[in-house]
Amino acid sequence: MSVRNELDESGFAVVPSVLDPDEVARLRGTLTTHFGERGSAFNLGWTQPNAAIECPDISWVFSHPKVLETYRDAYGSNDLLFTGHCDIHQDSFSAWHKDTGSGDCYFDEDCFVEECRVIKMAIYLQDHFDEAGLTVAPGSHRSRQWGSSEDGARSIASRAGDAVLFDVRIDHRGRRPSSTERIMHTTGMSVSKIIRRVTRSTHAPGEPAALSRIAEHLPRTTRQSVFFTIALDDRFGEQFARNNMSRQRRQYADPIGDSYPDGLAERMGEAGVAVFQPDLPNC
Ligand SMILES: O=C(O)CCC(=O)C(=O)O
Repeated sequence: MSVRNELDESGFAVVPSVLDPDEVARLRGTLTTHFGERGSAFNLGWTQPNAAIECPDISWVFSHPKVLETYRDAYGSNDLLFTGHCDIHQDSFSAWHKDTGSGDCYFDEDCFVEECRVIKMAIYLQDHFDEAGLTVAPGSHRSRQWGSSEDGARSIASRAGDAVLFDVRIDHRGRRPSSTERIMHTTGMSVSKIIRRVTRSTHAPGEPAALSRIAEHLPRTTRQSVFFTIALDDRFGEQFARNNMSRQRRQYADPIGDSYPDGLAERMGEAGVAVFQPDLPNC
């Protein structure tokens, strides 16, 4: 079955070896350096929203010829739009969710229609033959209802550098927390809530960053990934880009800038890919 048909039917597909081992090693080094200095603590690990801007050293991935070829096959079209969306992750766990935004707010209209096809690419930087990579509920991209359970879930086996493609409407999760992590997380969130009450802060009660640093000493292997979205250059792609970039900017309070790294727009242009230009300061 073609990648396009797999995505239409099941909502996900794996394309092997989009990045080679040297490229994977280069990205691992970039993420390790980045999270040593920056990023948001999240679920006992680290995440960097708006990474296309906040982590300039990964920008070569977006214009990588195999990445673009994979996307062209996935959509069966050459009309691509780099949405600017990219989150990089290290060691976080995550629960079931869709990537349509809360209340499907990344779209200005009903996205559960056939014309809407927005595909995210996840590149894991280590092998996952267990259930610690991406787990999806096949077919759930056709259903507005979410809240999938482990029944019928499918853990996707992937090697470092494979492209794990998925429809942003599919129910998915990353790895589950260990029992120690569950206790640390619950305790951390309670401490955050108390601090928030005492200081009368109106900020959402995130986990204390110190907890993610402490969790680095747990016996676990470093788990890193790069998630980004190249859409079809159509109205759904534009809506996703605009609303998602706005969310990323709100989510990260300590931005280094408002524009893509030098050369990215030019490289995308040369490859025939349109680039969404966010109006970030006004978000
Ligand atoms: O941590 C993971 O592997 C999953 C991350 C994820 O679901 C997301 O970025 O939407």
